[in-house]
Amino acid sequence: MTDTRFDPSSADGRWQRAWEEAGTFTADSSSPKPKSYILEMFPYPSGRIHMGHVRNYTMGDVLARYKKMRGFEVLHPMGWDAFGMPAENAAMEKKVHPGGWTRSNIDAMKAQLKRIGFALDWTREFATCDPEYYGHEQALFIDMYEAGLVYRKSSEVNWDPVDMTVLANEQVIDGKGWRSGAEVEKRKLDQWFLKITDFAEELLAGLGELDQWPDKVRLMQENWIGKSSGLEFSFDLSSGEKLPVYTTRPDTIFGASFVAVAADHPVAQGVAAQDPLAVRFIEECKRGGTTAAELETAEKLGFRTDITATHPFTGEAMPLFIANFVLMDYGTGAVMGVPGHDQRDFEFATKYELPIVRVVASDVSQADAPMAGEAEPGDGVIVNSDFLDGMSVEDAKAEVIKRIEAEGRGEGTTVWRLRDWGVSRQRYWGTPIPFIHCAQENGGCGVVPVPKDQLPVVLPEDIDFETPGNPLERHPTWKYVDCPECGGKARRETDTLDTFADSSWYFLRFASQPDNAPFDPEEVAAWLPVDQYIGGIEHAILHLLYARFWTRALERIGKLEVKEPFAALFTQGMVTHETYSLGDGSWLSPNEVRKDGEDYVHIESGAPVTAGRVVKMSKSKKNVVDPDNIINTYGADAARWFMLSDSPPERDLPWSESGIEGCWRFVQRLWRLFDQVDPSATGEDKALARKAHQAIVAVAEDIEALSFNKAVARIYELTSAAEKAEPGESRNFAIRTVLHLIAPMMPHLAEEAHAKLGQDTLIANAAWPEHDPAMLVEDEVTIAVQHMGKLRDTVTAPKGASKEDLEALALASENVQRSIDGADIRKVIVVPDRLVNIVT
Ligand code: ANZ
Ligand code: ZN
Repeated sequence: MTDTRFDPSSADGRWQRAWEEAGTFTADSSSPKPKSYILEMFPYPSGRIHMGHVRNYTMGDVLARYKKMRGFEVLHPMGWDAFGMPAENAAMEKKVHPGGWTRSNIDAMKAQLKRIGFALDWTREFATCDPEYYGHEQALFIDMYEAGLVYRKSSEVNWDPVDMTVLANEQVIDGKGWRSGAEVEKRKLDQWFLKITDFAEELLAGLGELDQWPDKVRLMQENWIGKSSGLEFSFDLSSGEKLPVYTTRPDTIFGASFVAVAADHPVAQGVAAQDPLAVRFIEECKRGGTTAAELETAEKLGFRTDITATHPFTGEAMPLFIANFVLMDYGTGAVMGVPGHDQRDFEFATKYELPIVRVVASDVSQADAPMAGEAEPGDGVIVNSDFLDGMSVEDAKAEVIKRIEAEGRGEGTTVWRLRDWGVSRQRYWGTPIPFIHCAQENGGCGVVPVPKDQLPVVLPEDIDFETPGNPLERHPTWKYVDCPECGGKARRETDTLDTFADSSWYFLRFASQPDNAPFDPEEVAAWLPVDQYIGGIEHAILHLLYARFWTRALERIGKLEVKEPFAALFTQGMVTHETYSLGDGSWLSPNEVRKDGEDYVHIESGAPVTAGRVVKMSKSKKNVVDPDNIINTYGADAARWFMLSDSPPERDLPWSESGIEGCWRFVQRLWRLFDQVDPSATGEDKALARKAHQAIVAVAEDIEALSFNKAVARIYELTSAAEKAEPGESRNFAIRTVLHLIAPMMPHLAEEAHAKLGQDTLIANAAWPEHDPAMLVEDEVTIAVQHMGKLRDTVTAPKGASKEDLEALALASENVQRSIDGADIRKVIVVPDRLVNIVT
């Protein structure tokens, strides 16, 4: 009568259809139940689902299904972060339309996700490239513009002079265009910015309340926002100008031995006007990278000018340099160089043979201790500093600020690392920025938002990628419109929005999607904040910061009632795999190699294969395993179980063939176990029943803590105990318990077994099993029995048994009697519930 094997190839699809037909995972915003919003970062439709997706979404799925079993109305949506450069690259390489390419990728990936049986509310699915979605985004952008949170400013871009196009930072490789190989130039263009700096203080303060976020992510955001307090003050230059500098270490002012300005600094420009060598140096600086990270690692270079700066306290003249490590858009674009205590300054001073003076030491006796080959940025006591000598760093900072302020030379200030967010992209495949330029020469209206009733501004379909650059810019008609204000001839903005804008509010649209508005604030408030957000650590900074910013910005302008979008954040580890390569260094995929004893060989050629490091699965190293193949062979549940087993979810998970085979065997073991429920069997097994009750509680706790590997271990334990037990009521209970505990993890197997046990409801709708609190406490204890302090035996006794009972039990032990060997018992020491020691 029994099917001896669970057959996912028929069961998986059957249950997926059953859930879909019943609308099991459709979230009801008006449900009176408590709500739970579980969200995994939505994918970029690159073409195929990879194992990283499977791991990420399986974690969210288990939590979503579990929450449903706990009586929550769960929102667990899915969609597509569909704009971006890969679609344009595909368009150029394969001559396909970015839209068509993206749509067919979405279809393929959606079909793959469905095969894994995720409990997703597909009724809320959208792609950010849907005109409906980006039209609402355009409306929100205009709202922010009207509230003064959007502005235009001239800003530098990477310009590829051969391809005649603007490049994203990641398209600049070693200073050259990724396609043309041409030396990239910096160009100034008018671009759109979002005023995220207006929110710096609250984005920083808000981190303090995100106590369900990983500390490391909060720290990364804190550093990115980069609040620093210091002093801004001016040096008098020999040229007669005043040069303001910014320092976070005014306490080190007596250690200053030079002053430096950025290449774009007006003082540098002034020098360049007189000196062709300075011009050359400045050009050289511009060719190098300009990001803080690039500058950090680049060699420190300077150009010594004839100008000197006067030290405000000693009156000494110090040389002024133009230096490549000074950023124009941080602080004042100029620094005082303190080589003893700043590493960049140390490297610079070493190269240009400038004095390196110690002004901070571990104690006063170390004032003349030599520097150990690098700067000492740490704390200590001030030395070699006139009136500051002997002070702590903190006191000296305050003292210098006080004196500089008293002289009217400067003041204490706060400086932020965070810059406003430049959202202009000179590309096609993105949300068109909904503005119109009304020609200014003939007294036009300037920059005018597209009237909301004309949204969305839809991307034109008839474009070509034959010539590089932005197809919107070259489009013969799309660009030309009448000004909405004066009716005169005008042109559309051809920049599109940074795709990070699209992912900055998608979680709001998942929660609420009316036709005529981006979302309904009340419906959003019913779901948000997201109770659990799960995604990769690579999004720890930008995506999460931008999403927090949009939420706060929309709240500030009255569109929303929520400030923080994600109450809890989890960043999962990666799925890794061994790498394989041939003698010539070329990579092989796992299915091109065969294990031969301890070695690997190339199946096709028989050549020996070198097995290399276990690293993140990636196409470039070919160490990928395709989820489709795994599901074809083992079914969805074995793959899901593998994703949850072994490794803690924040750690990397090494994929292995033997691992997935083990999961497959476990699926079958469970299938056989579920067949063992015997309603006619009687008899109790208290220990087994207790184990089952304990597992109900422990697995719930583990799932809530996202400690899936621990939950898995618990389930293995209970399964083994149930397998070994005698038939009876307790065993039936234990088996049914296992069935419910695995339901969020292996939902197809669970449904199939549930049905086979005669249930005509879906286990997806079942309640999490109840536990009996009385059954959680152990009611028997193990007592150590000692003779003269040596362990002779252990006995079990009811918890709380009396001293007399324990003494009698101990003396009844054969081992103990043998040890006493007829000697006189002088004393019996009893520690209740723990031990009995017999003294002779
Ligand atoms: C003197 C000094 C002595 C500094 C010392 C540091 C250590 P954070 O903390 O990241 O805000 N600085 C200021 N403006 C700069 C610019 N535009 N480009 C490059 N560097 C700049 O960094 C502030 C410190 O970075 C400032 O304090 C300044 O160097 C440098 F022992 O001044 B300091
Ligand atoms: Zn006009």
